[in-house]
Amino acid sequence: MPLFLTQQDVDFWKENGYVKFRLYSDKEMDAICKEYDYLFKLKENSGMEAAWIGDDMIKATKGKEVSVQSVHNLQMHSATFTKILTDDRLLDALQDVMGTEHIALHHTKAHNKPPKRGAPYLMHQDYLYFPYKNDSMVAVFLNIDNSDPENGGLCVYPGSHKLGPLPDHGYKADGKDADFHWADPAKYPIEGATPIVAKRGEVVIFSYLLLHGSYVNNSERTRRMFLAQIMAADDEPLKDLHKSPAQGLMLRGFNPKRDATMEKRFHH
Ligand SMILES: O=C(O)CCC(=O)C(=O)O
Repeated sequence: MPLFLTQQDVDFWKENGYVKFRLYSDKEMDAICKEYDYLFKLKENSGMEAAWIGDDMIKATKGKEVSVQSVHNLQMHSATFTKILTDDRLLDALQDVMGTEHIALHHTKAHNKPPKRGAPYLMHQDYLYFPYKNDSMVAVFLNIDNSDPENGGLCVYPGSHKLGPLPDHGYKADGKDADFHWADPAKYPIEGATPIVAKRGEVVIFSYLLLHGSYVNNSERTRRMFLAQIMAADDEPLKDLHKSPAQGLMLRGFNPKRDATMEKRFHH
């Protein structure tokens, strides 16, 4: 028996590589929103720009100037976000889809898409940013606002997690190593994806192999989100990429592989 989701949710997850459910009430969201806005206002600076660049992005935005502000590692800024990560309802839902009770943090971030000019994200798999041996990684995407295709909401290719890792068509500033990763937009255009219409307080959990992206925000509304990447505690990175504070923090269960020597006590 699942702990938090329904059996139907778990079956949907297996087939489609994602699942959407309500986690927070309006009252809980009011408190989260307040802290989120405070953080973005307090830290406001030009280094928070996180829109992707390159020819495929110019095509997707039809040359329009777009923007999205990002803060990473929110648990290092405010306990509100640490509390989300340790929320037992969320961990029950994660256990339902991940099939393990040994659950660890990879990293967190937030994307704040402004009205009228919010940047899209081309269809991509998160796998290329941080590949792991057992592909246990999932994203927890918390909708801070009601979101839909008009205000830059999320979209997915259902079932694409079964394709395995796809070739990288990302942007390469030096012509060699991709700075941003995405799938071939000719094969997987945003227009061909399934929109996810979500209410504030709803969460979408999706596999890091699921092709996902999000639309331009052409509306009068902001589109804010908080995202946590979560992995099975015993999974192992295939590349030395994307190290971040509190990575490996145990959210539930036990990590049998964690080193316990004095020599490596400062490693993370
Ligand atoms: O902010 C968004 O809409 C999408 C972000 C995303 O897909 C990602 O960071 O992997």
